[in-house]
Amino acid sequence: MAPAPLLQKSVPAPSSFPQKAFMDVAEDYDGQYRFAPIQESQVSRAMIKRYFETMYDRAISDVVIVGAGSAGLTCAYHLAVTRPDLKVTIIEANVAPGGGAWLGGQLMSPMIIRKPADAFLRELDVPYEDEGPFVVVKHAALFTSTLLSAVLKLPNVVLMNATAVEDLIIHEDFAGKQRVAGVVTNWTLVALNHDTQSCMDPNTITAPIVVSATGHDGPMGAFSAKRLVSAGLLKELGNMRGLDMNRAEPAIVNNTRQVAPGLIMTGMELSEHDGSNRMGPTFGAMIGSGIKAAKEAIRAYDA
Ligand code: AHZ
Repeated sequence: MAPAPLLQKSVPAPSSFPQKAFMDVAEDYDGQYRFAPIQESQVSRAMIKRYFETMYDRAISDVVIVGAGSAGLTCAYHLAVTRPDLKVTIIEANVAPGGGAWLGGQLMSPMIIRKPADAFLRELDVPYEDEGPFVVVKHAALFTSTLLSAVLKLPNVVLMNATAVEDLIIHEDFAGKQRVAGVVTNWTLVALNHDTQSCMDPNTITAPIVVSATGHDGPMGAFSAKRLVSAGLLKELGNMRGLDMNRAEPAIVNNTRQVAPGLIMTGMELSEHDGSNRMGPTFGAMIGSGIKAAKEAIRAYDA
């Protein structure tokens, strides 16, 4: 087998390796495990090419979803399955997508989902225990990892994580009415350092429909709701009210809607926008709201 060169002056194509080298691999666990030879530059180029081609393509998206928590991911799944013709781009500020849905509540793993949202678990083939009015998934990570992989397998979905939405693109239409027309993005590590560095300008993604799913207020949360206020498109925040599971869950699902032209809001961000109750550790409303947001996005896109 030809050894991989230690120093590369130029960047030879993979074919510079003898064909035979590609066959000389062995999944041998008795001390003879052999990998196909590779050059470091091939690894870099394989990533860079795909990432930047994707960025180039998704600079114009059909729907941008901000936030990959339980509501945002559910919306992405329903939307991308129902409309494979739409380019669905998810922007997630965190390195790890999933938001608060890796645990059930108070750092405990079981996840509670109230009926009828359990239908979504059957669609995803996530096992659960039936407790009558609600079901229990043994670990929230089982739900979130299954949903995340189902979303990522869809060819029309792109997820850009470690990327924060820093602002909304707001255009004036012919009637002089303000309309959300996309998002302004930056690497999250840059977004977190605007106060310590000189100006680091962002990038943009245009889309006729933006779905905001950034959760309730927190270091990053309620992003679009707060921006709508500072941009003059919303008078004031409603601010999330105290916990009431029976009031909160139907309110979040039923009020999932286009809150400003071009901007649909879903999940707990809506509680800050509308001033509705929180539900605490029960996730049915995130599923119901995510699905409703997808339906609203399709309706708005087709209008
Ligand atoms: O990182 C955030 C998280 O993954 C992401 N996010 C927030 N701001 C962002 C920005 N750009 C990009 N500017 C951003 N991403 O949005 C995601 C929000 O997920 P979440 O799990 O916090 O919200 P959710 O509405 O999907 O689920 C809420 C779950 C809750 S909270 C709650 C309570 O407090 O009572 N109860 C439930 C079920």
